[in-house]
Amino acid sequence: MRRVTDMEKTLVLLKPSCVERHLIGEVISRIEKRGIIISGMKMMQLDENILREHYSHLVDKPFFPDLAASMMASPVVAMVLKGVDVVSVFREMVGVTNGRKAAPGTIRGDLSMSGSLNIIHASDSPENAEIEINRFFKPAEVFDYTPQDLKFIYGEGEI
Ligand code: IDP
Ligand code: MG
Repeated sequence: MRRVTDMEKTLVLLKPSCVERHLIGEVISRIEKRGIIISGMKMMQLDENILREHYSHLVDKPFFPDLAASMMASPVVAMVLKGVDVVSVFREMVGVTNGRKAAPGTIRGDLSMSGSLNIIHASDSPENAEIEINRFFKPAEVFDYTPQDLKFIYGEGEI
């Protein structure tokens, strides 16, 4: 059996559109109910430097200044999530980028009407997750505990 320590991780940001609309608990509740492990969590005020890195694929887009401003409008909640195939499982839970097009049942599809103020960021690949976790978390801020209910979340041989 692989160890919980080896489980895939993903980096999540609850954006100011989530924090300001008092949806932090709603999103965390969905994460917990799915059986995804929260390995790290903290509130942070982002700045232009970290956003230029984090959204390096978008810095040249005309909407980048508005995007950066929207990400600095309040603190965000940063999380490291852990689970089997958690990157793809969680991206499915998040839904497509534009909240108006996201499927009902997804976080964006249930909680957002915007293509920019869309509640949440989640890493899009295990490789990017590792880079993003190192960008937002120190090693000591990520915890490798094993939740006691794990044997009721995964069947034999799944971990
Ligand atoms: P993702 O968050 O679904 O992975 P990305 O393409 O990586 O989508 O874009 C990052 C973020 O940039 C989006 O979540 C959204 O907040 C913002 N964004 C993306 N495309 C647009 C756009 O066309 N107009 C305004 N904001 C956008
Ligand atoms: Mg993205």
